[in-house]
Amino acid sequence: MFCYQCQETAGCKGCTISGVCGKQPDVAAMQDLLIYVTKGLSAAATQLREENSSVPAETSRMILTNLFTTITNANFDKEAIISRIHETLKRKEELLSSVKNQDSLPEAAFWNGKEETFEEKASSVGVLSTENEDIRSLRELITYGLKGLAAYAKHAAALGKENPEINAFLEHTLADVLNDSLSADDLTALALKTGEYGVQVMALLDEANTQAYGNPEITKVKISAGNRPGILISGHDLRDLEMLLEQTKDTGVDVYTHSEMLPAHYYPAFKKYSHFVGNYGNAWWKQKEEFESFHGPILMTTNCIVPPKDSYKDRLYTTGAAGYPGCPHIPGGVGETKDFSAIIEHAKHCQPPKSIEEGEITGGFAHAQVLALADQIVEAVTSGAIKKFVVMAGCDGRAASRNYYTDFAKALPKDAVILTAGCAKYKYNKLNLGDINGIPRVLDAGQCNDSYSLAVIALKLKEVFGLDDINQLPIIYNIAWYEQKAVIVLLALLSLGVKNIHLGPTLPAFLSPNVASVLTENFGIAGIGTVEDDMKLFFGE
Ligand code: FSO
Ligand code: SF4
Repeated sequence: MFCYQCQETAGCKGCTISGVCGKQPDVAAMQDLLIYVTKGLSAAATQLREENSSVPAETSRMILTNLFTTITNANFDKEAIISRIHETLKRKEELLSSVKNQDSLPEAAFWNGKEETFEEKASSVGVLSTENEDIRSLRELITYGLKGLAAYAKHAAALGKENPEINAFLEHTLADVLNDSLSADDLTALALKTGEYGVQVMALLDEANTQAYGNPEITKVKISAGNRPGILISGHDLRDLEMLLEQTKDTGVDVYTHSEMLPAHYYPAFKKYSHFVGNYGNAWWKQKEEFESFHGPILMTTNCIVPPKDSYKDRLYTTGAAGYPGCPHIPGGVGETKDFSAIIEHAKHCQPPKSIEEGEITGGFAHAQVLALADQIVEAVTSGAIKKFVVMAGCDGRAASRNYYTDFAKALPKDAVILTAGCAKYKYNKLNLGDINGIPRVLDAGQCNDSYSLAVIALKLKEVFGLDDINQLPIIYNIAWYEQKAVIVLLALLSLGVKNIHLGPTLPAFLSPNVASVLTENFGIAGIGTVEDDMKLFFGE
């Protein structure tokens, strides 16, 4: 196997024996093949569009889910991945039969094979099948960006928001990744274009979420546990949460969020559920201890799954693109109501969660809430009470080097405010960093896709202060990344013209030295140093 798509890749180079995430070589091979056949399907779909034929919405949804399935630690279930390959090949044959001009299609659009050939085929279509390291780097940068884009598009689709233009771009670009005639310059341009669509997809998801559930508002979320049995819901899918809350009403079972589901508490629509009690635990990588002490069933709606311990494996359920062998998967596509009764029955026979923390955390600072506070914020900036904003969005992870972010947050001058989104927040959201004239020093916009809110806020501040360039704002970008949703967030920020983003705890292994230097020269992308050095760099102190 060879996989280097996430920040935790072995030795900062690539996982070759098995994944640091727990992905085994046989699963990695089937994921490689799933990506390959999905590129083939995308090429057929793109050609059909060029011939002015329509592509069924179901095909685009299949492509989104396939990409999502291969995101880091989303799906470890080989059988589920194999069945997606079969379905994709079947759909591709159907599409292909309608394509008139097949001459320009890549080999992936024609390949088909029986299951016994899957392994052999997979070994020739993985990341290393592109020999030139710069072309490989750019192709993977685009593919990973598209995986993140697909995840967000799928969440929006679950709420009835689909944009055929975004899907057509995604499919066209995925097919282009196989196009040998594209040069490094072409691929660099395509990566930036992917970022533009990243902005669009995050805007679409923002619209889907806020139209369905209202605008996030300042909210205090309890972090202690109650004394009734509970279900813990993790991942990013708010529609799944809504269905679970509806079905657990009056059952005597409480619902808690974990990791990236925490921001659900900020939405007005979920406040009406009195059994939606709070957030349990921290970021995804702490789940081994936290799922054990939770005592009740856990529903993983997306990544990030850590291979479960036997002590709670029988309590782990997956849905959507997520999967783990031996753990029940709750089915249900776009527009369908999922049946969570098995999880609810399971919960009724479990002990209540063990409380592991006391107190509350505050969040809900997505764009509408921050813009409602605009006068207060502008006044604080004008008076000098707030000197800098520091965007510390992104992901948390296992690496000890990520303690940098806790230390960095603690070391910040008291007149600096952190803008955050994504699970990176767990490195500092319980530090009680205080406030500036009533404005909390950690403003949590929500999930990683709510980085869009941070961009909206920055653009608004640029307008209010009458600046020509977003980079003239007193904003520092010190972003932590882990998996491919962070890649689309990064490409989106670059497409908005944001410069000098610091990315850590390490730069992506999939950036070849040449591609990394292009990003450094054109966008000022840099890594991180020590907290001390970075304080001097950013604040001169
Ligand atoms: Fe975190 Fe995982 Fe949201 Fe990621 S839970 S790491 S960037 O899935 O998607 O922030
Ligand atoms: Fe390794 Fe990350 Fe790939 Fe898992 S997703 S195999 S940890 S590079």
